Amino acid sequence: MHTTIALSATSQHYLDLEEKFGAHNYHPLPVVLDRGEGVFLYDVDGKSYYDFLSGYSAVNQGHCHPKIIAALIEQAQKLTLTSRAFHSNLLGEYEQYITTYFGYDKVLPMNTGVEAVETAIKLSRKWAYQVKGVAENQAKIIVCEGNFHGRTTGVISFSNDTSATKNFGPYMSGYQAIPFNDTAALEKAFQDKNAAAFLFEPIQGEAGVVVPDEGYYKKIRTLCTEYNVLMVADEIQTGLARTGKMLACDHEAVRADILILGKALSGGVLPVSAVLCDDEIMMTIKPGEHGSTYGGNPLACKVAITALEVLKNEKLTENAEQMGELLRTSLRNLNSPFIETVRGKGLLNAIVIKHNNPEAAWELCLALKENGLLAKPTHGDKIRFAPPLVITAAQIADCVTIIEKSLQLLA
Ligand code: IF1
Repeated sequence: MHTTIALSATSQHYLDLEEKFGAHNYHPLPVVLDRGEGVFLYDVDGKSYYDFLSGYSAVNQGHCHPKIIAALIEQAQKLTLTSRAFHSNLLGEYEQYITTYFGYDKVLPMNTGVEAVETAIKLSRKWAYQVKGVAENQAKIIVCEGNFHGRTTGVISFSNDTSATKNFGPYMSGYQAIPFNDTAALEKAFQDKNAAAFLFEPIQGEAGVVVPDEGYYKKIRTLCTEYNVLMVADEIQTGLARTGKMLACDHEAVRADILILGKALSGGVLPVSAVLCDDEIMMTIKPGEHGSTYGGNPLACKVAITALEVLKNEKLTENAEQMGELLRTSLRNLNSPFIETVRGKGLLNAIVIKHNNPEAAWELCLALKENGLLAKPTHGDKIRFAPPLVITAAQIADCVTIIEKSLQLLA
């Protein structure tokens, strides 16, 4: 088994440029894209592909959604950045829109996901000192083993993936990792009076789309309330309709104390992230204590309002739920000896490959690419299947045919 990839001279040219002039911090599939529309991506030779990654769930609304792009263009011609030294006509409008949409008192706008995570950590610590009464510098944030929350030196300090941490130390203290999906360990950790917050992904993405037991979110909520610890949900990947609900925590009708959003908040157009919480937490931060040059810029505000409108107007939560069910059922019905597990919620899914060749998942992704579908392996044997939420049943059927055909290569 070995897939030979015939790259066009054009594609090779772009690969060579990146190889020579770019940092080697990624290992992408050998495909060079120059256009996207809805669920499709197109390479520089004009070949089309189903996108089964969606920019790691940033493109929930589909590539170059016409309404989002129209908002982007219109606003870009008017005003893009004021900094927070001045007000803009769009910041307050956006803040009202997103806080009403998710039901929180206030929002703090940032740009990338990891900045929003850092913001949530700072808010949790401030709250611990000023409201909970934790002694200075003693606040502890509880996290999960196998977590992925981004790549700053602060956030990697509580990662247990050596490729994210090795030789990037020294690390920041004040974190404690417990197993994911383990409420007994959570309760034990909460007995520490310095516990300020529990930061978690409702479904662990990077770990390979790990879905916890039903009742996990409810139990987290109960324990957080009981022990006066903040429930901090990183819904950067699981939020915004991806799992078949607007937020993954909605599956158990649970409301986090701090909600972190990113990725699809802009529909994949520019980095837009947000932290939402109520006044008791948000008002602990005073002018000058946190911010960013681009956070809350008018272009981002306009794009984010539109990206959120699209999710509701096009009923993308419902579609994600239905298409996800269809995808998982169809994949299971393939009865492939090479698929050990099909798991996920809504359109955040993964398959685990069973094969004696450790490169099988990568090889399968190359075959999928040849057959017109783009997906990326993670941790060697897992492949994320997470198309844009605008995908139709006919397209899912088409994709399953492509997957079935590609699996034959592993025989
Ligand atoms: C990369 C993974 C996905 C995230 C959660 C915060 C962030 C992320 C739950 C940070 C980012 C990304 C980043 C991307 C790969 C990707 C990823 F495989 F690494 F785990 F999506 F599953 N919280 N996830 O998933 O957001 O600062 O990047 O905007 O190449 O690092 P960011």
